Amino acid sequence: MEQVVRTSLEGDIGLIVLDNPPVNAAGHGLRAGLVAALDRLVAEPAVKVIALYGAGRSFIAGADIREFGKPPRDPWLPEVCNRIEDCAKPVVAVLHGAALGGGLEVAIAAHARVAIRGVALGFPEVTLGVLPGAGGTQRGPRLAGVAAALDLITTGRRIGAEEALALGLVDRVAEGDPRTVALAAARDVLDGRLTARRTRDIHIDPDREALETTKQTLLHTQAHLFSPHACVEAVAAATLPLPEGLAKERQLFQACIDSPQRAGLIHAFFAERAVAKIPEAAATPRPVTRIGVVGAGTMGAGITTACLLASEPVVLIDSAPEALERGAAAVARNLDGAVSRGKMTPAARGAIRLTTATTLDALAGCDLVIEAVFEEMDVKTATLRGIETICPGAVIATNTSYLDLNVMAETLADPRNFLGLHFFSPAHVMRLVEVVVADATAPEVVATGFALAKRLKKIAVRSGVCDGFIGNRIMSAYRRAADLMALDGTPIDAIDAAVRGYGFAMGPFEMGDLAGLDIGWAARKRQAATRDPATRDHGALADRLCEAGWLGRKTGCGWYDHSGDTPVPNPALPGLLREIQQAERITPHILDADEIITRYETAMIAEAARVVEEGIARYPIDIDAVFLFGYGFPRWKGGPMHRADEIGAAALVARIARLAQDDPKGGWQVPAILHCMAREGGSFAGLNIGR
Ligand code: 3H9
Repeated sequence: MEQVVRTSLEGDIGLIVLDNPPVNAAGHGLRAGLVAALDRLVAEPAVKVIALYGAGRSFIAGADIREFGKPPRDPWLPEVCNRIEDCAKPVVAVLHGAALGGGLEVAIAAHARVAIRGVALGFPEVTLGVLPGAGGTQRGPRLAGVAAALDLITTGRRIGAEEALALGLVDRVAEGDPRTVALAAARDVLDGRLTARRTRDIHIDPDREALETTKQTLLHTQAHLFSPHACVEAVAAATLPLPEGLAKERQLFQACIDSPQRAGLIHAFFAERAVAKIPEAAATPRPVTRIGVVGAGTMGAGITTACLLASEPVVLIDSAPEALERGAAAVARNLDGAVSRGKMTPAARGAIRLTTATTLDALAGCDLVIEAVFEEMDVKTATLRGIETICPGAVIATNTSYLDLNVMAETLADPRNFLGLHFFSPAHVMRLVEVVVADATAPEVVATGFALAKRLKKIAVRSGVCDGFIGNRIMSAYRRAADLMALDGTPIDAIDAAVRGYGFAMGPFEMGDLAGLDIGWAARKRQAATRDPATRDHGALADRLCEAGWLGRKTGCGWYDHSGDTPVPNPALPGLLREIQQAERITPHILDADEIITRYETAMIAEAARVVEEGIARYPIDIDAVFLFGYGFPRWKGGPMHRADEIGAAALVARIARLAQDDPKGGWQVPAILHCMAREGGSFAGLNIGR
């Protein structure tokens, strides 16, 4: 405890330094240490003022969210904040790095605050499915007003020192190291140059209009979430005397803690960080100063844009001059869009370093080259060999979505330099990159892939080699379940609506039309020879659409007819369906939304379990990250493996057994790992331990 919170005396100033690496989370040790430190300095007669600051990179990044859902340990953060506010001697807080959530709550319970330029302040609790539960919903509005506090608390938006000063959340902005600033601020409190006051004594103006507007907006935009609405209710209680408001805040905070959305959102927070812990983490990434991209189609242009947005120099190659021109124009449009959305400064736009060429020679000097040419093994291998000849020793990546990297690697002189970097379309927007590791890939090449993804501000997830890697392989399984439900008579718009109701932005048929039905058609043709004859041909209906030239939005029609203002199901579907159902002796039946989701989710989880079982994903949490950051899985549900644990292995085994009985040729099989968990106990979360 002594190490986490230390005190020292500088004349009549008592200093408290918080030192709980890496981010000064307010875990039990910090809370208890802070109370003990206050007691010590209050009892020390020489001390006239107390200054509180953080060591390392932050003031306090918030409550320790690893403690949520576990039995609480005294003192709770709300009590710590009350102790600070009640303190008989003035307390000034000096904020640097991050003063977030519980960190900002500690600060606003102090009697004065100084923000060091560069600090990030905010109440991000709502993004974790909770609300500021240590007085933030009560003291925040007293300092910043109801409207500003509502904005910060319901959006989780992070602000800088100057905005915090303008809002009244801090009293002064300063520069310097936290200890020096703390000493100066404490001296100013003693000399009356910085006013110390208790936040609870500040008069608060009720703002019913702001409350009502926010409430209505959230009902429209975030009806499916729990905590944003609880945030509004808690802020509404800020006009009550502080103890009553705090009691209301605590009750609402506890309801958030108990909600499954809190568990899902916090799992998502950790998933984002867990995926970086790879076995190759100790290897030194190779330096990358010049990136080559081969193929200027949608993916190549998107990858090029992603690199340029991160100020990386790029050489973009396409052997067809028209394709190169179209690709370069798409890159320019993407960058202009980024400038107009404030994602890139006009100066950075002007400074991009892009070279275009029609021959691979221009790649000379590149230390990393990504191929994004046509998804065809021969085309890819010829390109990879060409790249290796021009750039011997460079890291060479394929952006294939499905093809076997080990087969590709055989064609290279040095397969240790080769890996997969599977970007998702649009590549300059989607955060996920699957880093696909082939048998011969060298550890430092894997580390280089991760380092590049980080520079591009993407989330990299390590995957082994299989058809579709982690994401597309699992997607094929639930896509298949959706196709079978449609073949059996459930309307496609009912399936899409149920999947949207689950929390995806789009249903599988809407997504198919957006991506183009020819992609799945090509995959089905490729897999036709190896298709298990004991399972049903789920693609029969989609094949008929493709044969008729209905390839989705790009042809104006696919699963849906897109010719009007709103898409309607393709009017030819019932006729085509009748023909297939008669030929295959299917008795049509319509599933309700619950059963649609049961099948969709179970197909996803079962395939994901197999992906873990085969070691394609090293940990279940990797799969959750893939789906959260690449496939639009609803963040508050945590990911397919997190959902699997919520449902429970025994229940999943029972579900799959029932579905296999209902549809013996539907491909429903219980993965061995689920059988084992159901029999012996255990969970996917348990497999993440040690990550
Ligand atoms: C809250 O405060 C509730 C209260 O209102 C009420 C209480 C009653 N807890 O992100 P990084 C870990 S809710 C535990 O890579 P960066 C993180 O997992 C909280 N651990 O660093 C990682 O661990 P590992 C409100 C935490 O420099 C390591 O620290 N606060 C916490 O890129 C480094 O993190 C928030 O929501 C935590 N609170 O970014 C802030 N925070 O090395 C959440 C981080 O094992 N935190 N860790 O993978 C952040 O936004 C970023 O971590 C921060 C630093 C900006 C601070």
